[in-house]
Amino acid sequence: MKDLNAIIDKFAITGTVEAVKPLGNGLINDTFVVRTKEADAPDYVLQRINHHIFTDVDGLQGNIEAVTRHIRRKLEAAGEADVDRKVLSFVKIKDGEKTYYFDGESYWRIMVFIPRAQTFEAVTPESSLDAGRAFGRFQAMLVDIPETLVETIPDFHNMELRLRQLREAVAADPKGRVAEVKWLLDELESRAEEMCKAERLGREGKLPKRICHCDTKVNNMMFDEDGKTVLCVIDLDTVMPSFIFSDFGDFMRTGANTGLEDDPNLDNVEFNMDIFKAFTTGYLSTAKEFLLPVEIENLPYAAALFPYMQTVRFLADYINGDTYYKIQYPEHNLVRSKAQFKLLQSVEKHTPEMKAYIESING
Ligand code: GN1
Ligand code: MG
Repeated sequence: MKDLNAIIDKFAITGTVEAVKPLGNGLINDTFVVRTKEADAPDYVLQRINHHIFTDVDGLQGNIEAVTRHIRRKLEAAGEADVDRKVLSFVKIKDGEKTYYFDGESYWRIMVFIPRAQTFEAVTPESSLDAGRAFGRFQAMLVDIPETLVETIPDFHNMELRLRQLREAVAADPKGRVAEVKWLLDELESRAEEMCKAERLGREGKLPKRICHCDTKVNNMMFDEDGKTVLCVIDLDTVMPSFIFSDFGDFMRTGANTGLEDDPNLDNVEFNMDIFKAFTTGYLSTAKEFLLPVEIENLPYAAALFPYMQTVRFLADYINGDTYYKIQYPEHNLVRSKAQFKLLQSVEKHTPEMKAYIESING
């Protein structure tokens, strides 16, 4: 591992570094918490940006700076208290205006650590209600952002592209893994057309792209000490124009799963309607002001789309020989695919109930 202190020293932080320790369990970047000695200096979060995945680091940090600046202004204009805990702030390098540093090999950035906050791997109906409000508010605040954001991963949530990538992996079959997963490929192919509905609606000019978070996993939200009030959303690398289904769907995929994303025991994996109801209620309360009927009507489709897309992505990575997601054991991506597919099947069973609920609260 690099000399992290030398990297930190490139940034205009205040205080003296006391300790640097690994933080969190993201699948893409490497993250560390930087503790400072002085009581009045903040602690920090240091991250190595995975530039094999995010190839346009300058565009990526440009997005993040624009988004955090815009949100900060809105919070201040609304007279919110405690703004520093409700939006991330990134530290500039000592020589220049940039918020990232390239050491010749890796890209690094530092943000201020939000004190007295916590993240969770699971939510309750109570905390989902606030999570729904928070993601709805996040999208609502960004509806009028003046900057044009770049797609930090082009076509990130484009289902047609994800299917193409899966089919390419199947055709190449570099590890000879296709035969064993044929049944799952058939299941996915039988739903392919239905699942590409968003792209079709987009092409027909019926569905707009808006600024979305695009990685609304439960553990990308910071909760206050009470464990149920959301302070802010973090992990802003994928903030970009997308269909709003991205944020609704990915939260459902992680929050409303009664099991784990990679649960080896499929009996644990079911879609939790209480979480769906709570999150949807919260989300519509803050997002209703800008959502179109076609967006609201298709929220149950979004709940199915994301476990479907994640099955496709994990399975493609498994077939390709595990080149994208960090894995903990050889079959990990296959186990993840099966768990996501089980979740999809449970979502499908609940679709009529979801539709009825949305109609009942949407009047
Ligand atoms: C990745 O970095 P992390 O763990 O928050 C991935 C998401 C997937 C998720 C699956 C840039 O998110 O799209 O949904 O893993 N991020 C990227 O857990 O591919
Ligand atoms: Mg994350």
